[in-house]
Amino acid sequence: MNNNLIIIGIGEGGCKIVSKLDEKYPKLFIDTDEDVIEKYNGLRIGKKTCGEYSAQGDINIAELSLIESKEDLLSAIKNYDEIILVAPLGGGTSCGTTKKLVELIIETNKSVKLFTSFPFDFEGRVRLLKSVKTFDYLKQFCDVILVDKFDIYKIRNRISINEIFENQDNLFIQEIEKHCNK
Ligand SMILES: Nc1nc2c(ncn2[C@@H]2O[C@H](COP(=O)(O)OP(=O)(O)OP(=O)(O)O)[C@@H](O)[C@H]2O)c(=O)[nH]1
Ligand SMILES: [Mg+2]
Repeated sequence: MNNNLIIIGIGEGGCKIVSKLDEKYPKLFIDTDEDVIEKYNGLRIGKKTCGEYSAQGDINIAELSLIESKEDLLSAIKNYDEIILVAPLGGGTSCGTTKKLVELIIETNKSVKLFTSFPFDFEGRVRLLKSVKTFDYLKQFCDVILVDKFDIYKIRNRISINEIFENQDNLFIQEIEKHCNK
C-alpha cells in the first residue's frame, strides 16, 4: 500500500462504500447532501450553490458545487500523492462532482484512479444515460476501474434493494482492496 494514498467517497453511495473500508486507509467523504455529510463526518461541498438541498440528480449543480469548494478540496488532499475516488455513477453528485474533481486533481499532477459502477436496470434510463456520458468523459483523463454489477438474477430468492446494494458494496471493497494491497 502506498503510504501517501487517500480514498475519497463521492455522493451517498460512494461515501457508504468508503465507510466500510478498513480503518487503516485515510479517507474523505464528500457530498452536496448535508445529511450524508453529518452521517460520515465529511466535507460538504456547494453550500452556497445548493442551499438547504443537495444536487438532487443535477450534474451541473454538482459541478458548480465542486468549483465553489475547490479550495477546501485542495487543502484536504494536499498531503497525498495518490488519490483513489469511489463513486458509483448515476447521481448528480457522483457524476458532476467526480468530473470536476478529476480535472482538479490532474491539475495538481497527483495520480488519480476512479472505482465506479453503472446503475442497475431497475434505476431507469435517465441515470444510465448520465452515467454513460460521464464514464466516457472520465476515461479520457484517468484510470477508471468499472466494478462488475452484482448479478441479481443469480439469486433465486427475492432480494431487497438494500441487499442488492450491500452485495454491490462488497464487490467494490474487493476491487479496492486488491488495488491497495498490490
Ligand atoms: N454500491 C452501492 N451503490 C449505490 C448505493 N446507493 C446508490 N448506489 C448507486 O450509486 C448511484 C448514485 O446514487 P447516489 O450515490 O445516491 O447519488 P448521489 O451521488 O448522492 O447524487 P445526488 O443525490 O443526485 O446528488 C446510483 O444510481 C446507484 O447505482 C449503495 O448503497 N451502494
Ligand atoms: Mg445524494
